[in-house]
Amino acid sequence: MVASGTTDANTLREAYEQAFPGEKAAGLIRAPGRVNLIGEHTDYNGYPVLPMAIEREILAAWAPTKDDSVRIANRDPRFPARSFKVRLPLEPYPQGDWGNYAKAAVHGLLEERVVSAPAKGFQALYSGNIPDAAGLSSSAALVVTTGLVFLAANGKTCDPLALADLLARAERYVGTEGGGMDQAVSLLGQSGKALRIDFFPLRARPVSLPAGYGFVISHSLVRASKSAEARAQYNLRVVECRLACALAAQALSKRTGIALHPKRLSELAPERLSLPAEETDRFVHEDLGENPWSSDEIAKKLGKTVKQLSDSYFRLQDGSLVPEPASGYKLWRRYRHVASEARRVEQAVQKLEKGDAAAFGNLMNASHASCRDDYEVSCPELEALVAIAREHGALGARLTGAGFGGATVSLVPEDRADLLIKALCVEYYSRRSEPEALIEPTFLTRAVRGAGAVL
Ligand code: NG1
Repeated sequence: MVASGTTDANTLREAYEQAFPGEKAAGLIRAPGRVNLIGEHTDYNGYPVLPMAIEREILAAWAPTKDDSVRIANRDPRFPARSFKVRLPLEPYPQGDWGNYAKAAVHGLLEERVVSAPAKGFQALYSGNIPDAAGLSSSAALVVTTGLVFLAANGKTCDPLALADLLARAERYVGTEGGGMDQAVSLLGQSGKALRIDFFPLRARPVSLPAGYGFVISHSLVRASKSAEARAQYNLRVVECRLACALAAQALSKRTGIALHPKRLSELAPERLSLPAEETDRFVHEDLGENPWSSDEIAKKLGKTVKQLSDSYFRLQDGSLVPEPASGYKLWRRYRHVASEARRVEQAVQKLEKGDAAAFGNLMNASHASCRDDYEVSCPELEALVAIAREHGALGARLTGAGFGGATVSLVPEDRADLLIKALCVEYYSRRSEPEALIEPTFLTRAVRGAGAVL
């Protein structure tokens, strides 16, 4: 959502006066995108993640309206002007319309009564430079920007952690079921720091990043669109984790003599069961085995009918059912990725706190291997990018976000970043002709502070 070109504050103010003739902006609000450094596909399993806010953002020039009207425009011509009223019920536009992200923020703040009717509307002109469908959270940045604009228009403030939690729920209005990582890091990001984010309940803690290093983000040019095949694959992983959790709980209940009824895999973490990690994994492995499972086999093992299994595990929040994969549910591999990735996040935080960039890079590499081999979310383009990065000075390189396309993130000494970017251009981008190659598909970024007003 919302890409192409950066806009400085003055240019955006001028553009605002053209978009809304005779009007002046009251202020500017920005919200950054994010990159996840490690902790992939852990959030919906209740385990932590370690993202940072990046030097790519959405910027909005805005002013309150006199009534409850909202008028929004975008400097990117792909996103036409929209208008609506600040009132519940607030019907969404058709799926895929960018205006739904603005509506999502307004809807969430009204529904949870942080802003109460009669509320003031706003008009805003947006500009952004976060590549879309790249796993860099352009949509969360748009929701966060709009949330802050709507609050400001009504003279309200909100604790950033509570706001992150609210806006994560609010974004589900557009029909996706993301965790709370994206909005939290967009709001709470700190300069030079990653954030360790824990869930249920949402918590965030800054973690220093090693001085003299930066992160190169490289778009594969394969769009990891949340509305298509990538979404189906993502949802299948969510279902496989639910099933792995049910079977692992059964295995571990038998071994520990404690009746376990976890909602998600993090409730079976070895430290919560007071078991060594290797023993927990061994018990689960003995029960899950290496082979894929059919729904019949899982139902039998859990003492349920296939219909019960379907109702409990295959249904998404929007009521749709995730179909059974022809190759079966790969439960042990999915379990092993999530359990090992959660441990890598813990280790990564420790290594970063000691300033050990090389060890952190090794953990990024191990995370990538696990995403590729056990979670099966990589693709040839991501593999090519990771290989080039490692050959050209990256201490660690991995896919970031859901996978199936999208981007990679590579840890490099800042003085090697230019060389790496040149190598990526020669060995990867020059061989592809997709139009996105024109809009800076690879760039160096440091961690920046989270969303807020631009003075
Ligand atoms: P990306 O691909 O960056 O949008 C998705 C989820 C995250 C997390 C990662 C995998 C959404 C909006 N976000 O991220 O919550 O599960 O995949 O770690 O679905």
